[in-house]
Amino acid sequence: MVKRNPHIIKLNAGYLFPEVNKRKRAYLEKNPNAKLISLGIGDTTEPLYPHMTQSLVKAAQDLGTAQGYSGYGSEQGNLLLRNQIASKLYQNTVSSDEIFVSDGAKCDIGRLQILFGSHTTIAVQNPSYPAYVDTSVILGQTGEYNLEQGNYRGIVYLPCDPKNNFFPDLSSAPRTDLIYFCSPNNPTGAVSTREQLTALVNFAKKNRSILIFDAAYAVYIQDPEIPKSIYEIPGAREVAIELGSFSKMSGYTGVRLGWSIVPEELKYEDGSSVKTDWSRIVSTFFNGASNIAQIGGIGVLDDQGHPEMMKMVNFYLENAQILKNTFLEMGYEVYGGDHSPYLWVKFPGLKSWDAFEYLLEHAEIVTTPGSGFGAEGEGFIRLSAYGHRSTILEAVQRFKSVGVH
Ligand code: PGU
Repeated sequence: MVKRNPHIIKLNAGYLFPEVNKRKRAYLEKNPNAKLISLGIGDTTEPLYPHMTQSLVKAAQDLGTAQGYSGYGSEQGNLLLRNQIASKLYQNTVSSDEIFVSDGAKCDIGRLQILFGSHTTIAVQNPSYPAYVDTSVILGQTGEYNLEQGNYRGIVYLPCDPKNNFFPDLSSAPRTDLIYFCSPNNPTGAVSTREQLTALVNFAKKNRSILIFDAAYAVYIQDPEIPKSIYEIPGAREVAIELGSFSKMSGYTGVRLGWSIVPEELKYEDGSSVKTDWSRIVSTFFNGASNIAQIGGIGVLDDQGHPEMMKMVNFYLENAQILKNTFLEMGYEVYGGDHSPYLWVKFPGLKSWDAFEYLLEHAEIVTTPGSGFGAEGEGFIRLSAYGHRSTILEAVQRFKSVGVH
């Protein structure tokens, strides 16, 4: 018999979103005629716009011609796409050979675990996107703080709540090898200011830690003063890896396309290059994003695609505002939604899963319980603004009619 991986046993529940789906299916079995609205998983709903669609169609058609056919692509991804990411999204503050095109940010989070291995200590925001913790646990990073040795063999949770404006108190935070940080944040919808991100970069520098900055929602930032990339902060190139994604930027959750950035200056303690190892991991564990998706990505970022992309982002942001205003009018404590597709709503007196069940039964709306993102999320519900406008408006009516709680 084969022994089960002991680290997988330590995961104390199923992955959050399948768990939400399980409860949704159970409700539908009992109530087959229910007209459920899903504001749960952050999954895009709007069809692609014409130029975006055409780019994908053409890429597929070209594969059917002798001149247009292509097989495995270049290891780091299509050079034209990398050039476009560098110029359109980073104003050439990163170079195309520091960009690694991927099949999405979640997949890169998993591969980063292989890069750093199970001997590393990590810090995450609490609450945070569950993939950081779950992939770390699977690699064996579950130890407790060792008072005598003064170090962690495991995971440090940095509380982020309304009291600290969702930015951790770095003065009391211990050193870890890696720090996962997400802004605009999933799940709270909070964005970190330039000053806060400067403090974060300085903290990583002082501790000689590596920052893994998840910028999957960067394009949702509305205020030019708020950094869209960690590389807007001086010194970040020496301490940070950044992850990006086309999923929420251009409705590519199903197409699958993302990227990671590992700057030349990022080094291990022995002076060797992190980028060289990342290249080794990526070329060993991954054979590149689909060539169709990559050509599609070029179409998203070119002169015709870019306005379509912004139109899509603005559409979802309008949804977020509609939902936010509803909760504000009803007197709820609600965060996010201004530079993010997520709303973080406090349900006083209710635990997150109870609020989830209440909304499922009384409003037939699927949400995501805040506690699924970490202990500090208890009492909150995350609402996703990804939905057709008619669905969002219907959800508003239902929230109002049940008075929420
Ligand atoms: N990073 C963050 C912060 C995310 O919120 C998500 C998706 C990803 C990465 C994954 O991006 P891909 O490029 O599509 O791989 N978060 C969604 C989907 C749930 C999931 O598990 O991926 C959410 O609802 O939180």
